[in-house]
Amino acid sequence: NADTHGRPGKPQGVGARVPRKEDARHLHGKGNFVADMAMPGLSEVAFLRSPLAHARIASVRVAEQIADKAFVRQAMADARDIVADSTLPTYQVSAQPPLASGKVRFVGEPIAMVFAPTRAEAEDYAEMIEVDYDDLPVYADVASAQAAQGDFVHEQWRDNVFVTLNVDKQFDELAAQAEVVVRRKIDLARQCMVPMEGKAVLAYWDHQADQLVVISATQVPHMIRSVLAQCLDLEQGRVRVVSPDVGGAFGYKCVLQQEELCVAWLAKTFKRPFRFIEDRREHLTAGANSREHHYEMVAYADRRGKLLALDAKITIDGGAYSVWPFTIGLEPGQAIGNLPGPYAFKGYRCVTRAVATNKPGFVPYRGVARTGVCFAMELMMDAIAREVGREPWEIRQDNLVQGEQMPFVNVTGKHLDSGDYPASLQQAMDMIGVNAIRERQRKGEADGRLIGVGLATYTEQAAHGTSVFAAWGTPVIPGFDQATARVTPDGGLELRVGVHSHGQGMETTFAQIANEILGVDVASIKLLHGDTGQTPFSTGTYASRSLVMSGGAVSQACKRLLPRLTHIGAHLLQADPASVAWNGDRLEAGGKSVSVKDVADAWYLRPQLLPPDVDPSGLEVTVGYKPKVDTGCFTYATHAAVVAVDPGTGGVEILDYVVVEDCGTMINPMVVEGQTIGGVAQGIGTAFYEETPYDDNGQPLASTLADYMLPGATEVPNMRLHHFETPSPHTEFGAKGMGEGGAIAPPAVLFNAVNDALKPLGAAELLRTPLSPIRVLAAIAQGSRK
Ligand code: MCN
Ligand code: SMO
Repeated sequence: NADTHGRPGKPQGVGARVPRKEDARHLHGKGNFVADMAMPGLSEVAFLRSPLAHARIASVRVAEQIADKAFVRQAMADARDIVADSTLPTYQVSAQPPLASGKVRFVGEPIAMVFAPTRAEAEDYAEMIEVDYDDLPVYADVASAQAAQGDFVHEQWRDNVFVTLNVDKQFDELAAQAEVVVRRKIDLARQCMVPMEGKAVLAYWDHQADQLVVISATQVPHMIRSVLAQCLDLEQGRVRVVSPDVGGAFGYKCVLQQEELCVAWLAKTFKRPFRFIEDRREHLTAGANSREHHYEMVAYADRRGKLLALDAKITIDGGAYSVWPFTIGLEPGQAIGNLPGPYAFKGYRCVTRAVATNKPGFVPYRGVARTGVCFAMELMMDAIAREVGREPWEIRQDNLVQGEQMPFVNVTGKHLDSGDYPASLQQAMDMIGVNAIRERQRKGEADGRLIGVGLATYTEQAAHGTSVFAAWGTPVIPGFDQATARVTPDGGLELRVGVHSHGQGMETTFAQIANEILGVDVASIKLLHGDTGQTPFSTGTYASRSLVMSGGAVSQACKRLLPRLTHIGAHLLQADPASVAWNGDRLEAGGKSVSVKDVADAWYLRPQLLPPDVDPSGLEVTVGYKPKVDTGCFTYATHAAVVAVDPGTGGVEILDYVVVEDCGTMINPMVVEGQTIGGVAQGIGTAFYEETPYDDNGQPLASTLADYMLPGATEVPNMRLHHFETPSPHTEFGAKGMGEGGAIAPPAVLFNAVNDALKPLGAAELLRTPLSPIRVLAAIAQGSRK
């Protein structure tokens, strides 16, 4: 198939632009989402949620009429709280009850649940529950939370801090040599993740299997099975979790959600089906949040802008509860470790802390802490460039780890495995045409707008090994995975993996991996994923790990099958196994050939044709895979943009956007590009539009998509993408994970571009997301007052 641009002889293998197999069902409305499912006797669940951010629950009165359909925490005595524990020494544990118990800790926290034949009825019933509260002081931001002397978010804690991490590497010594010191305060707003589909869970009791079945829109079905079994005190064998089609997840669905536990408890208790579908208002006002980081940065550099040392204080607003399994420790852990990013400096001091406030919990969101650290680091790079009077790209070229230094162990001990960071920067600058932009800026625009150029280079650690997550206090995450590969009786191939594809295109890319090795047509390869009843254990899809780990296991499983197919095939050909050769899915010898289908036919239906010494394990293999090193692999990229700013309205238009990325060998460049473009769109949202503001009482102020703005098709420009393919020395095919990268750089790139545009006006630098027109005008006004 020539239009897949595969290699000669491997038109559907690694590197081919095979169209995504999953698209047809989605484009034709044939997806199978939780909300689409019909089931006799299904009850819909609604939650009564707290209107207050921090209060004691004095009393709850449930109207007589709904007494048999309404539940509070006490009614669920046989369910355990969600406890996300961590091995970090300073960590304070928060127990999250499935329904609030004793007190409420954020607006939107579920207090009671009610079921009815329809959601509308269930919502009406929820209004028949009355709650009396005694107010507690509200900690609506990290400053008030840290100042608290008592009445902490969690009563038994010593203060409102989840966890504090510290690092100091040669800081005093190197900072003392600095000729230039640059300070900035940099902030990222709190935001939601807004997948098209919110939380969605349906649970029922399978009487035949005597099993609780939980169909949940989740990235981590096996993990949800483990934790539900624990929380509901069921044997693992009594719980099956299925993740069907999922309408975007982005990290929002990589943790146990309390509604999942509640609905599962209902099904376990009443042995019939219940469902909860989060609506948009619930998502925006009660769903978990992300991104809110506050940075105090001090850079110590020489006169040319070469960074000697960096001092950073990072405060993360963790909300009320630490999420299971990753815990809030993941965010400060990743922030402190990844702030140096692609740079080679050696002096580093950082304190990072996650603070508990009266807001919804904090969940990893595509890019996780790296979007924040890239924003802070790259804004600092531009600030240093201003200070020393050099171009931002010149400063970066001097500070990046150089190609010939690879592999490189950086100041936080990250093993940067491969690639050429300065070359990616140079390529991006060439593509964006920096010299032409500077020339255009000198001439000025006819329409009075101001043009600016911005850039950012980042690393995306992916496919982390066991030790990496363990260092972040979350020891449950392994740096390996398993896969099953089975040739089916008709010569097709079935792949089973415990990760879940919810838009990443794995049904296609994993089939390409198998095609690369076994030659079976991708149309005849079926990926089974996301059902704990059908797949090997996996902790799931997050941290851009699926391709390297699960895809690596698929590769290994196919490699184990190949000699078995060869052995049987050679016998069918009556040929010496040493004289046969595979050509696609056909085994050839002496002008004759047999196909995988012929081999399958012999194995399943004509055993008398098999060689006498045939391996009775047959045409099915389950095998695990672990990359060669435990530290993960590092995808990296440089993004650059040109913007036009209207100084009259504060409006910003993106005129050009380029991405030069290197995720090692690409399995499917079209999928890599789709992942990148989708991520950049989300990054544009973080940069310009998205914010979940809270008032001093902890009340969320954006409750609809009219207040919570998202980029639409008109705000997302056409992007130009360029790939480097430096194979990772540690993984199958040299592929590196990349599913989050697109969302890491855009806020940094776009802020740098707008700040560059506004420089001639002497405007104040914009240093906090989102970059709204009002803030642009304020920055200009502040400049003219100086
Ligand atoms: N790929 C490739 N070649 C490479 C690297 C990746 O062809 N060298 C392909 C993979 O085969 C896979 C996709 O790109 O089809 C992403 O692979 P990977 O980087 O391993 O990431 P994961 O599959 O583990 O996906 C998780 C990642 C994360 S952490 C978030 S958050 C995110 C993202 O994926 N959420 C997404 N992309 C998303 N895309 C969609 N549509 N929806 C989400 O919820
Ligand atoms: S935020 Mo992605 O699920 O690691």
